[in-house]
Amino acid sequence: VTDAPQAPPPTSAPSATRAALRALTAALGPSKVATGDARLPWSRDDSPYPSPLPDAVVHAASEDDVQTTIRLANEYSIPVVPRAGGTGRTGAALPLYGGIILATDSLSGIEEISKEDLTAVVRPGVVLADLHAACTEMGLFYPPDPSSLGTCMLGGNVATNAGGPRAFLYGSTRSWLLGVDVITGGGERLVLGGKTRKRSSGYELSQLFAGSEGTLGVATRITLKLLPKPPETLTVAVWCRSDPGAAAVAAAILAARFSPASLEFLDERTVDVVRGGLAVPEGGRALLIAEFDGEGVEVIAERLGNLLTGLPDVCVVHAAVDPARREALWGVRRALSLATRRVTRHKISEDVVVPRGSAGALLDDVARIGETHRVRHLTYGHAGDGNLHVNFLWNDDDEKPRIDAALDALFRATLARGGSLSGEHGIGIAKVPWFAAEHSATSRALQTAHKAAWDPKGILNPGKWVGGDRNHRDC
Ligand code: LAC
Ligand code: ZN
Repeated sequence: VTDAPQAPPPTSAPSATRAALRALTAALGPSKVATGDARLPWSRDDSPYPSPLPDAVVHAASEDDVQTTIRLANEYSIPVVPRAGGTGRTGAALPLYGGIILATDSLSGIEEISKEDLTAVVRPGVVLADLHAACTEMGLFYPPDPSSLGTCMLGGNVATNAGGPRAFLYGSTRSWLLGVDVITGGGERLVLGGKTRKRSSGYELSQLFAGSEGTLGVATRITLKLLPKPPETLTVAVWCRSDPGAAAVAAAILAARFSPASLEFLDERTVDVVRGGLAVPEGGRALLIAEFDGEGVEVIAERLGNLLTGLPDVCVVHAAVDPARREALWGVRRALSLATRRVTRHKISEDVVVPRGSAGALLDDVARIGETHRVRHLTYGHAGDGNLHVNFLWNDDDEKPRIDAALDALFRATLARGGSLSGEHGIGIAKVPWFAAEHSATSRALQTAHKAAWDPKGILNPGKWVGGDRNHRDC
């Protein structure tokens, strides 16, 4: 494989942009094309990265609107950045070269939930919590549960291959994606996969599309696999005496052949940050949250109780089956991102992942990196998966070079342990500079060739990790 030819990022010359916006407004109607101050919220997402404003925001209400927008963008050579809920953590939906934000939040609605097929067909603008609620009402279950579930949308979940605590047992969004209708970067309509639970028929392009972060096409309809809702769920919060103690308890739970759906961890530094909003028991310094799905969870509770009682690292255990009490145990965990924002002026929250047996070693790496670079840090996340949210916190701008050095050391330590830059948030803008450290030249050339096949003029989401030799450092 040689490096595939790369289209340069489209130039959005002011005259081309003005002509494109006129054509878009004529084709879609003025109510769907926002310009002026209405663009202001669209240069931010849930990441800390700066971005220019888009030239316009197209609010697509149908597949035709998406196709029309992409075709016109090709004609006038202007960038298009697809965006659903805007809750991304890595800046993947930011318009680095201006152009059009193609917003699919109004392309909404659950089209069908089938008990017989155990499938859901949704539009990209459906909020994840609304899908969860609709499934629950029918006795069904869609497992992926990123913390932003109250506002994130399925289009973005597919685009980033979003995870969440339940990924430990059930896998991330990609594992639940059966099919997707796409308008490609070239403006073609592409129907991938469908409602069968298995498929072994040629390249599974829907799986390639998952995690493609708006660089290949725009999803207009998404088909997801469901399960029957587990009859009961048990949530257990285990207060441990130290970080290594929590790691030992997590290992003991798995060694005793429990199979939790989630196995979450808050390190001592994180507990210190949320202490105000938590009843922290005497001696409790790090927290594990484990959740178990199934029938007869009281048997699990009893067996787990016996195990935990005998472990010296365990301080106090709270267990809940009742949904409201379970949600209370999860509340603190889901609010962590906001809680940490309150204790610092700036933070970077990463989502590195290592083989799960190396999570403890990565925590040691983080402690060493924090010390070497004199950087405040805390870590929480999906310990069961080896997917840790390592946060670096700082207040003064002159600390930033040390933060950058710590970040670089974190990514290199992760890769040295056979890990990946991202377990669930994606590459976005955040990790472009390290992409080549994880992916070989051959792999990058193949990814670029895919991108060129789906998006020949390179109009989709330029400046990200594929399809152009420029990145945000050039902006
Ligand atoms: C979480 C998000 C940040 O796990 O991934 O809270
Ligand atoms: Zn997470």
